[in-house]
Amino acid sequence: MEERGGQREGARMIDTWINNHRQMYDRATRHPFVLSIRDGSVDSLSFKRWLGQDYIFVRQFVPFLASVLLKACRESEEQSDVEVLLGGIASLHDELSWFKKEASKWDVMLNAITPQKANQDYCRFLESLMLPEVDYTVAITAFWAIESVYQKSFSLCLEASSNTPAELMETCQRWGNDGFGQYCCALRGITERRLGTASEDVMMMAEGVFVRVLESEVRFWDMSYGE
Ligand code: HMH
Repeated sequence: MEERGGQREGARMIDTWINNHRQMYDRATRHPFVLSIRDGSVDSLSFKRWLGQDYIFVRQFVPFLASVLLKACRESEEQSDVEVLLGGIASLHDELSWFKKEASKWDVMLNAITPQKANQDYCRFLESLMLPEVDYTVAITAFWAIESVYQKSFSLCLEASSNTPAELMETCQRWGNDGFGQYCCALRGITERRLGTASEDVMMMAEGVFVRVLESEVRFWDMSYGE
């Protein structure tokens, strides 16, 4: 019972973070680039820029996820955490093939793309979170936040009132589908449980990381407009 109370505490904490950083949260989850997909006004150059940069990001995301998995194996009190993260690794495998297929559809040369500054900064931030001294709670908070920004953003483009172009539906479904939504819920559940028993210090670091993810996501979307 005590553990459940801890989880509730964690859930309240996340709600408070979202409220306290509402402006940045909305900028990350309702970015003009995403809204332009949603209303059908997006231009293909912006989409192609995003696609190429995101492929680079996702490649860097693999070792980050592996580091979170390793922390879960070592530090988690719940075996199911490892299973949730292992599912994430499996879907990343699928995602990389999808990027290659999508890139060839749009004539984007993936091996000719250089990461822009915002992408490099974001990847460097992920690297800092891979260090063994970073707490599992802090790392899983970042991981949940990163995945849920995409889930929130792309599910907007699937709403009944949206006008998403047919050729972008597959992209939006990739992160906006119910299965990905459930995966993000599971990640939030883990994060809540961990926050519920975290020290004050770890809680503060986790909040800092949450905000940093939101800022990094905004800058990432901004790249779609060019340098
Ligand atoms: C920048 N954030 C960015 N790219 C992604 N593919 C995701 C989140 C979700 O995996």
